[in-house]
Amino acid sequence: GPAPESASPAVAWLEERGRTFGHFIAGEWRDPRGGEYFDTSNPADNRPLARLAHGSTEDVDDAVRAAREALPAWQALDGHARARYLYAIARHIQRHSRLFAVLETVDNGKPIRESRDIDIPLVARHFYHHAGWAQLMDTEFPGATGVGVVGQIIPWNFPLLMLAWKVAPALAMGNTVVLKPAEFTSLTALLFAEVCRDAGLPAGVLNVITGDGRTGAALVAHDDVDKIAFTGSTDVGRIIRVATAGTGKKLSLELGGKSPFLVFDDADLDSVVEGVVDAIWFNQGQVCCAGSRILAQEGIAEKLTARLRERMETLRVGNPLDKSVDIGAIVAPVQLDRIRELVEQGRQEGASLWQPSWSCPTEGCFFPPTLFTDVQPSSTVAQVEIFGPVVVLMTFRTPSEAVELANNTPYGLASSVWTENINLALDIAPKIKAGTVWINSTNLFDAAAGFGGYRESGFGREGGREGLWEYIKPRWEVAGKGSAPR
Ligand code: TXE
Repeated sequence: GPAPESASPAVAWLEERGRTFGHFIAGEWRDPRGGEYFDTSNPADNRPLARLAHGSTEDVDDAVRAAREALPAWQALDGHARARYLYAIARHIQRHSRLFAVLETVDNGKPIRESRDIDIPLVARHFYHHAGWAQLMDTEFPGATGVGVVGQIIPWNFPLLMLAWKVAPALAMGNTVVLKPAEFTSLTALLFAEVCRDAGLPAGVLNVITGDGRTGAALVAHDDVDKIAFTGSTDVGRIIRVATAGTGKKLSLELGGKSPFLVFDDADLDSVVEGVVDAIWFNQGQVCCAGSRILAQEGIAEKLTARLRERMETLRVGNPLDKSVDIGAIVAPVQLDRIRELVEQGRQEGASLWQPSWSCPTEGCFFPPTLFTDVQPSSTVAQVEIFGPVVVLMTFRTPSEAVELANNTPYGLASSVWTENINLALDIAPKIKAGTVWINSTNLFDAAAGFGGYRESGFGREGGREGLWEYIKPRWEVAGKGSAPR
């Protein structure tokens, strides 16, 4: 196959900065006040990449103060002026797209093909799209302002893309930001901070604080933060909801999922097989809306299982910088252990496990594509978000049984329906409790489409017009600008 992508742009960037990073506060790099650092590693070889500042309560306080000071001037700019910054950021991301892609891949473990062709282009698209909304704010939301100082906490599965989903609408609508990236994957957020500085973004409009859950908790607890936006586990989402209760802070939560992938007897089998590959093996299955539960109608289940096994044999797991690799590394050893434990539990609960005959690389955090059949709907592997390349297959007889199974988890993030019968698809779609229903497709995202969940998958939407409501105070909430429409 082709030679692997070179890590050298990322290595050079890290070396130039002495492989040590502070926080990005008020437009400059600051050492952590407590003097504490932690390592971030490449999950493909478990070697450290850099030393990152651990954010203390004092660091968070500094960042929030910087964001508060920058707010009046940023909010007072008209939409066109803010749009110019967002366009500039988008262009800078495109100019440095190779560096961003390689850095994301060495830090996160995702295949370079995905970071290069999916993550980074979508990030640029998100900033271009929201630059447009910045210009439209005055006419589309007359009298509205930003919410204020926004604390944003993001996960490690799509580090830069999750940053874009949060930062772009916040800046467009006139908010200032304190961002806390995930401890495993902070590097592209730090590169992004440099990009903002190069794009001339005024100091304090975007601040980046690195650290773990303690740093996130300090941001959530800060008195002077007007809104928290969080993407991550349902457990932490619950903690944050409790912590913000009664504070008046605005909140949006994008949490876990166990999204159903419904296959009816008449579905096109070739498309279904490729759909499954995309649903559960894209990004090693570390996708909040991963189609992790295949629900197959009895007439197609056996054929589908056989075809999936065949296809799984051809998938490649290994060096994420290798352009022919389909499945890269799991983000960190702790996540790999979690996947292993859940798979072991599935086996003990009596489900049949199937993995390809080839063996995975043993150095680094790798896990093979895994299929469970003979799965009980109430078992752990059918209910718990595994967040790895592991899919369960269950069967159903009738459309109403399919709907019942589909809704049989506490989650409600996404779903997909596979059938050649459009009437059936349109009948099923509204019955599924999920923020997104894809028909004969999966994992399609666009900056113009609102994304988010129901039930334990959280609330609030990101992207599109719906997503903007998370970052504006409408006219009737802005003092002196009139009352609510009746
Ligand atoms: O997530 P956490 P973890 C799910 C997935 C995964 C599991 C565990 O099932 O296996 O969660 O992953 C910050 N206050 N998802 O433990 O802890 C943390 O530093 C404030 C689904 O890594 O939720 C990081 O920045 N912040 C998911 C972010 O929260 C806190 C994506 C997410 O980490 C905090 C990730 C606290 N008390 C995991 N504790 C999705 N839906 O996309 C941690 N954080």
